[in-house]
Amino acid sequence: MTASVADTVHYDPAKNIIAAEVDQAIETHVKETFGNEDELYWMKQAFLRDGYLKVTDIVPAFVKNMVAGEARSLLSQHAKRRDLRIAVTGDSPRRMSNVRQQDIARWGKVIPAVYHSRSLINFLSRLANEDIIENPWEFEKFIVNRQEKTGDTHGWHWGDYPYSMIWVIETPDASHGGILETVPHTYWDKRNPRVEEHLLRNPIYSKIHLSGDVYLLKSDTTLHRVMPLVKDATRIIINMAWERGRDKNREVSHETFAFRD
Ligand SMILES: O=C(O)CCC(=O)C(=O)O
Ligand SMILES: [Fe+2]
Repeated sequence: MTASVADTVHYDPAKNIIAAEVDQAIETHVKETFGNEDELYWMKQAFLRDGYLKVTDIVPAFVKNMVAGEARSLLSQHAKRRDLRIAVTGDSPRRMSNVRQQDIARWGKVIPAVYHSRSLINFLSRLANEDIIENPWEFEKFIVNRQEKTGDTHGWHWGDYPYSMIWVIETPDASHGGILETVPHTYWDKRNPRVEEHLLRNPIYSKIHLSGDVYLLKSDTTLHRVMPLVKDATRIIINMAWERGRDKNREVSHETFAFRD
């Protein structure tokens, strides 16, 4: 799948007036909040085991508030509605609105500053136990998704890139649906995804979130979905995705780009 080169906006920290402040704030916050090596060790262990780790306090509250504000403002200007199925993930549905990477890169400041923050990437590398890097493919660096109507869902899928951080900006309570489900330690064969069989042969975990939660997902080996809303309600997330350093030159096909275009 190709995206238009004309849409590419390359990040230049010198042109982002808040980049340095955001990076410094994250650096200080991470030192203060995650200074205990033993605690960090068990966080890494849990992330490895579950393919999932809640990291709600990973950035200072004021950064989180700015990120949330920007996501809402971008949605009000640039949301595109999607209603489709994706063949390489077993025809699972995507029913939501989203703001594309290129619109966030063009019109946003805070989300790109956080995504490219050296302090954040360094800390994520420690949690992942390997070097991670900005996604070489611009169009999957970040996205804002909003479920809004009954039936809206981000159907079963894996990620093209290994490490995602998801910011739950707003979620209704669990009685509305919209809950994350995960099947860790599964592989995505794009020619034969066998999603239903993975679901039958493995435990499926449910992860309940509150507005303001942030979590990491090992998306390439954790089959996951967001359950359909069972009532009209608003659920908004930002997904940021990074690559592993040692894979910076690997070939990746982007079939799921259909709903990011
Ligand atoms: O909405 C969520 O919690 C998960 C989002 C997700 O899986 C994705 O954007 O790829
Ligand atoms: Fe995902």
